[in-house]
Amino acid sequence: MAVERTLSIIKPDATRRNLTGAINARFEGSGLRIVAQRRMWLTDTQAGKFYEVHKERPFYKDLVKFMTSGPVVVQVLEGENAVLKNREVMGATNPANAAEGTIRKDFAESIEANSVHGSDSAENAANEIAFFFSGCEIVG
Ligand code: IDP
Ligand code: MG
Repeated sequence: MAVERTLSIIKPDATRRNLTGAINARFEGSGLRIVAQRRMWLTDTQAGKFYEVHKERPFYKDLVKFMTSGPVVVQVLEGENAVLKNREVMGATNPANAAEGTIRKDFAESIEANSVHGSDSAENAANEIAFFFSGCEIVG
């Protein structure tokens, strides 16, 4: 199996409820290593660009508003099959459909305020990591 990296974001609903440590414990408990991490408050431009792929979707404007409503924690997670592993640890987009024991099942407030973002492919992971981090900020 391949060691991969994936981009994770702890979303404003989770930072507001002081869940950064609890969520990071889920990542580390699953074998994912946090090799870069920064707390920041996204601008409209940054959030809009990050979610550009969804700009035709009806929820895009609300999503950008939500993602700029408070601080986020952007992170790079590293491990065996990190992209898929993180998606498993996160759970389904809609917490109503998320499996028991997943972050979204346990912490998400709604389909929008669902506590975490995770890249959905190795290709997107590379682009999303480069969006937030330079090479020397990632310490494996
Ligand atoms: P993902 O985060 O599980 O990959 P995506 O379909 O990529 O889900 O959607 C990106 C984000 O947009 C979701 O995490 C969620 O915050 C928001 N979102 C997705 N679908 C809906 C919806 O139907 N209503 C409101 N917000 C949504
Ligand atoms: Mg997605």
